[in-house]
Amino acid sequence: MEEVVGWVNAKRKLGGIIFIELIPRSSLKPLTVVVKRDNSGLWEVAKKLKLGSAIRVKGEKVSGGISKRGEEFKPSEIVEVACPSESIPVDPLLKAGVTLDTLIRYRYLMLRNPKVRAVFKIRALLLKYAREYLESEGFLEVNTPKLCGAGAEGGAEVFELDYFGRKAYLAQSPQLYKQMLMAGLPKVYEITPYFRAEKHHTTRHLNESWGIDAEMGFIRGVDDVMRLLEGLISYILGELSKKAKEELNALGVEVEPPVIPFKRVTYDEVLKLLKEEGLVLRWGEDLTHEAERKLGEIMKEKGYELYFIINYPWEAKPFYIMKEGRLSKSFDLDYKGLEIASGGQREHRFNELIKNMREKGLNVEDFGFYLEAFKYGMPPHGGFGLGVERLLMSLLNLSNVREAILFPRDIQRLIP
Ligand code: AMO
Repeated sequence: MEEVVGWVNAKRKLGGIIFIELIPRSSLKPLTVVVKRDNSGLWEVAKKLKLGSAIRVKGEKVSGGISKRGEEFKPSEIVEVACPSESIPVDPLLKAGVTLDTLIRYRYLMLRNPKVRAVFKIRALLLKYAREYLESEGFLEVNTPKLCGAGAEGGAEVFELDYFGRKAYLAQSPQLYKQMLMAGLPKVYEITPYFRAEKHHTTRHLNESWGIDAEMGFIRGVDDVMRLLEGLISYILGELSKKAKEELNALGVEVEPPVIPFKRVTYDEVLKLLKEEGLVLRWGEDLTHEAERKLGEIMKEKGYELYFIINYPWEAKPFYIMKEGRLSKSFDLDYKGLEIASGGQREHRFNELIKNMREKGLNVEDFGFYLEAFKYGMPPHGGFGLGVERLLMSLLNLSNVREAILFPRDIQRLIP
């Protein structure tokens, strides 16, 4: 005897049989509970069940039964544990199709859909494998403040709020704190929300997104950081390809563990490749979305889905990145034409760091708490921020980043 719990997603009566399509609590496959008219009392219970009812069914699985859809379950007891007070507003199995708005508005119901469920199972596994890899490399998980007293690190707008009469900001990334930690704990990672106040209307931006941030000290160069990042991505994809087969199948996605090392292409080469395709960028500007996408197509033709863009002009990068003449010791990691991570070697020398800040027009006084950590033997260090939703979006070929987070925060959405 087995027990399954879940929700009634569809019900059909055919002569003396009621077919109940049950979405089980956590599996990706609906079950068909087949109730025959007899004297057991099950018929009366089954007749009253509504779409959306939460039920507990005892019985056993039947192989080669009469149902044409899904695995069949022969019940000996059915208990309705929650009866919907209103009719269900969406069809979780998408027979009628659903817009992105509806998908998000009724996320909690849409999680009964195997594809939606698969995305969030893969998201959870992705974080688990990221932890596994970073821990095995000797990184310690840390948690830094999200309520901050100093402003932006540059490059993104911050949310401002009132903190007992003082101005505070929501952290746009753990950048400053993870760097400060290098003075005492030189291998850390954090899985953390980023809050960014930009008024984006794109398929790739959220106002609350999640990052896997890592920072390591005593590096010999930026290559050490890239090796860590490609090792991490390759481990995550490798584990998912082995252990999330059912979820990937549900989404129609094939994942191959990528070959290490990833392709490296310089910023100058990127500009040249794009120019050959008729897309001209000013040297020094960050890649536009169109440029990223086009580059994705060019690289795909060459056989690369994942590639680093290295040697960015310093003017396109934030103050904490180490300069190298007009260039910088930084990189972006793109996956199928989308930036999923960025990072680099940091400026660890106090005086140089101050120069960088002044050059970027920042007020050095605002960063006193951060700069202080650079006075007492700050080792050469570097790290990266990897966007969780962006990685999922590219990996699973999702058309919108909002599909990769349970309750997206964007310019229109603060609820649910
Ligand atoms: P960056 O600003 O490039 O770098 O962010 C790192 C990665 O986070 C993801 N990301 C976002 N995803 C969705 N919506 C957004 N609004 C959004 N903003 C960022 C992207 C991006 O590549 N401190 C540096 C990292 C470092 O150098 O360690 C930083 O924040 O995938």
